[in-house]
Amino acid sequence: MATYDTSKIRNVVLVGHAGCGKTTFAETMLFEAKAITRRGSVTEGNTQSDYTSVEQARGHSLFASVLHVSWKDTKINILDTPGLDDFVGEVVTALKVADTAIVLLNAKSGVEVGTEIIWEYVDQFDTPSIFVINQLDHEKADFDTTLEQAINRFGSRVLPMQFPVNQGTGFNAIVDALRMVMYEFPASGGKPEKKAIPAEHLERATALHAALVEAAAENDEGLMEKFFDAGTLDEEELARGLSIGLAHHQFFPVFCASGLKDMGSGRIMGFIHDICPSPSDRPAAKLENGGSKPCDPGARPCVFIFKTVNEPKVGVVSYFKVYSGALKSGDELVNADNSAVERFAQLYESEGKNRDAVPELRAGDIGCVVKLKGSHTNQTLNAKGSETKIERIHFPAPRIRMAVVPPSKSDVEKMAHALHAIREEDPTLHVEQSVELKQTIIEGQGEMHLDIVRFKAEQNFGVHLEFIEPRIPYRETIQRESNKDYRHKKQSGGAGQFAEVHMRVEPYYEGMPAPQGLTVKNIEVEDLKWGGKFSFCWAIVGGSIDARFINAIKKGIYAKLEEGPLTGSYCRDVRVSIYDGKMHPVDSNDMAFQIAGTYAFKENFLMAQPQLLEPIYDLEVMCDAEVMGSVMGDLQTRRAIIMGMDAEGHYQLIKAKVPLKELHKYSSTLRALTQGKAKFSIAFSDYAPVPADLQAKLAAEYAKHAHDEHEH
Ligand SMILES: Nc1nc2c(ncn2[C@@H]2O[C@H](COP(=O)(O)OP(=O)(O)OP(=O)(O)O)[C@@H](O)[C@H]2O)c(=O)[nH]1
Ligand SMILES: [Mg+2]
Repeated sequence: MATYDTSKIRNVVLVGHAGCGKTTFAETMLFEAKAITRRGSVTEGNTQSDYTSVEQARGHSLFASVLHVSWKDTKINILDTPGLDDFVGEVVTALKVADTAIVLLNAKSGVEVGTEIIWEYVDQFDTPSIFVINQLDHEKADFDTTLEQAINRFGSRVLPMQFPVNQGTGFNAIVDALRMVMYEFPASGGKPEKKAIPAEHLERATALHAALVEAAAENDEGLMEKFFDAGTLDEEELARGLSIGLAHHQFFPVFCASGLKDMGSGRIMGFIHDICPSPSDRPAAKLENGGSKPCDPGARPCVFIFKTVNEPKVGVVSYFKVYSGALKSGDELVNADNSAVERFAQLYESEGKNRDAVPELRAGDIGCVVKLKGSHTNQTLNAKGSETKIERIHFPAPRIRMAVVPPSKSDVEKMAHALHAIREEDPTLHVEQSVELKQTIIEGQGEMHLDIVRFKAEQNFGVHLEFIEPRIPYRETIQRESNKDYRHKKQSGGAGQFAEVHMRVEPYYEGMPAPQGLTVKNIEVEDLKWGGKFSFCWAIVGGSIDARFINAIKKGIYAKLEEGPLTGSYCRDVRVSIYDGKMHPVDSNDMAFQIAGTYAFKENFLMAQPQLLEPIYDLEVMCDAEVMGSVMGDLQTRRAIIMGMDAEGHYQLIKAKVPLKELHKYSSTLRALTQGKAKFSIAFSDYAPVPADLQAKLAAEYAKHAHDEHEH
């Protein structure tokens, strides 16, 4: 319950490929720091970090969780993140507020795809990082290969601080090249005994030590001079130099550990205490308006909500970082996005599932609060009078798309409410009520991600969601010109209806000449809100149709632009010219010309060699070289066009263009195909023609559907 000064706070995030041991390691840190008296395990489902039933059932972390320990005189806030690709949004969230990343590598599998994915984000945030080669007790542990892969991938700035002795099932000692000592652990782990480095390891340790001294000197002119003069640095200088190198991404130390056997975490916490940056050692936080905000404990309070969780029986818990000032229980802050005034009645520090009340949290610290009224993830709250907005977290673009079906009509509203609430706590989830497709479209990071959405809807809102393959937002266009007249004539009882329209349709393209052979009175080009253009040309001479019917005709055409003649999809890139027609002195009216406009357009469109277009996505797959063949083979079955292949470290990067329709459930196929040794991202590219056979099939389906509707 102590209050920590900014200089005594360390925010670290554990990141790494799924299953490398982050949660187990976090548990070990808590145990070594005496925050818990008994170590839980992932297999028994009783760790502090993986406290939700759904994480325990799956044996994986799914959400970033916030823990803390006190180590000597510092408070270390620990963010444990999921390694599964589908939950990378949680990693981004945690990196936003962390000041040091602890990148765990699994000694039995080296640099994995998950490591690659995370590194992209670590790099973006410029987070000082340390590597921990974990699971050194595993029979297949291979420290040297893992280290070599890390150096190959992340560069020569990766420098081992330690190396293991007796790695494998008999793992019990670590040589520390910074302190030049060997730590030997009891069989049950815990506190090691310090021993002299055995003769056979001395040469390696000395060489590593020299490399560390040099790395420390490199980052500061004063230290460099001292190093040249004296040939070495004292302990304080060494710490200062390494600290600068770490902060500037010039130095990534590598540590040894076995989380499971409780070996190595104490030394790492010592390093976090001694060398890793406090929040005020980091560059000032970037603001939305391009400015920056230093972490100043003396300034007025400013907090940023990086995560919200709807805890059953508790309500919404908001996790925040204090970006400046000292926040006290009872303080009132104003939300810079929506001006909501929020009372932080009771501040807490987080211990996984539990929260401990604290009176005050100072700049740089991380805490939580329950039941804020109108504040959500990615929002900043300030003391009254300030409108500072900390730069938002930019979440990765979605990679999977599904349509949601509510179980019954009466559940529609309940479903909308549930999805809205879940979205609020999970910014990687996108929900859209698509008018075009007449479906609720939900987009996320992968099938596991959407599974969790389904689970939350059921558990927290009592709504059962079903996901089905969504419709594709096709587009229709034409490939040649057509000229056709349409006469609408109706004589039923009293007043009749009459309108005749002579229409030309042509494919529209940028810079096309005016319609040939027509006397153009007016021509306009409109951007369609679903993409593409619509050009309308009025070429009536001699008053065969009054100008007062222009809008009615346009409205009639629009009805078909919105529900294309071929498949009912939106039309784009067409030019329509009205060049002649007929009116009747009594029976012509807006309604008649609207109908004539619709049918003239429909018939001309179908004669103009209509072409269905489909959305194409840019796909990037990064995979282990050994699974490259299967990935390529699979892409061939998806009508993919390969745009390029490149080697990145021991990974292959494949770039391709793939129709959206063929990307359905790609995430799970890819995972199964590569045993998780691949990652991918997608982004909309453009529209392209669909193959003739698919077009014929979709057109026939639409015609049948229209026919059935008519019959009813
Ligand atoms: N031999 C050995 N096994 C370990 C070690 N650390 C973790 N494990 C085991 O590896 C499995 C995964 O451990 P976790 O701690 O859940 O790994 P994680 O990195 O949190 O995984 P995600 O949450 O899915 O990203 C569990 O069965 C652990 O018991 C270790 O140091 N040595
Ligand atoms: Mg975990």
